[in-house]
Amino acid sequence: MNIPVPPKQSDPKERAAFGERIAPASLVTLWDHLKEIVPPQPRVSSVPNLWRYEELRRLIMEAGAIVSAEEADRRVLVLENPGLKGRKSITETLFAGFQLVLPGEIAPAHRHTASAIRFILEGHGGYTSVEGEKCFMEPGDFIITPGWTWHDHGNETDAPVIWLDGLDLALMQSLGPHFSEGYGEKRFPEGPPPGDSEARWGKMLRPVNAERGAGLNSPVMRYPYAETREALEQLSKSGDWDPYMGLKMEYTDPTTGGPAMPTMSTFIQLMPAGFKTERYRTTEAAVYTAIEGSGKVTVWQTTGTGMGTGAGEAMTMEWGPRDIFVIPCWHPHLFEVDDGADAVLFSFSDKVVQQKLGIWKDQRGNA
Ligand code: 1HN
Repeated sequence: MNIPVPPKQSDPKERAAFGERIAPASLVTLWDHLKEIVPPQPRVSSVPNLWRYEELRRLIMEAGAIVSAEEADRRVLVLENPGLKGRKSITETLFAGFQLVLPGEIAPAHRHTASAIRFILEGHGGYTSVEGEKCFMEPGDFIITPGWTWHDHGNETDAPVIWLDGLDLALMQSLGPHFSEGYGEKRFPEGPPPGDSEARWGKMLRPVNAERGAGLNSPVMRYPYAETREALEQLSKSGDWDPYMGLKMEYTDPTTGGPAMPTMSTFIQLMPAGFKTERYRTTEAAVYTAIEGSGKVTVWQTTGTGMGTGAGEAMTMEWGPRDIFVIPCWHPHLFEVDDGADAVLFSFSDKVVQQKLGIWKDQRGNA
């Protein structure tokens, strides 16, 4: 047997020639690419970015004159991260979209493997039907569409309805088994009356003798802002502000206490007027929108070991109501709320997935 003898020092030309020689066999050397695939700190392609509501609204209204919700299937502007060009993705794992349903329109029933969330930005009384249960929408309401559930949207009011869509789409695409199916008719047949899932499981009550199986998703489809806001208001009286996030609450599955959905964590966060957080970073990538108040977020464009104190590497995004912005994985950031009004931020992230895999972490301050 011919046993090779490795050189003390490799010849770069020979290494390059070897790389070319093995390419036709669908092989690549690991040793030339190891640092790139296994970097000491996360390599994140997505970048911080903000989309102004005013511009999004103007453009989606233009789209309203170009394509119907029915023809489009979903009339959605994809918030594509400038660092992920062509990938229809706002972070490495998440999709965010800006959806318009005009008076009288129906976005036809379909289902897909990906889980979806909606956070309502404008309009009163549009609805999404999840497995036939109509969830009527008010600004600030949070609605879930578990993976593989039939859903169609409608608007029987006389004003446009607009919301932020969040899906675990890029995660599903990278895992592979992402399926979808049209229902064949515009609307899924009417199921339980509106409010049924909330009354059944979301009011600190439960149907006697009913066993709620080990579902992956919350059985509650809609989390009304009126109730969420009331909880935040009550908790604000304790003055228990986390220096890194103010008062941040997670939407839960009331039957388990865990996250409302298996692949996306969802949050509502109150920070008082004039509040400034300490610098913080976390491995989850998050998409935010403001429902009340305004302020700014400074994001350090680094995923290095430091928390980013070097000059010129920070960018500041000023946000107001309904603006949408993204903070990628492991980017240090801090919030500053304007004087005058408390701020309420909604956000969704891939935290729950990372936690299940044991890879989530965060870093507080400059530690
Ligand atoms: C989808 O089904 C909706 O149901 C919105 O409203 C956005 C983006 C990609 C794939 C499916 C919806 C979507 C989507």
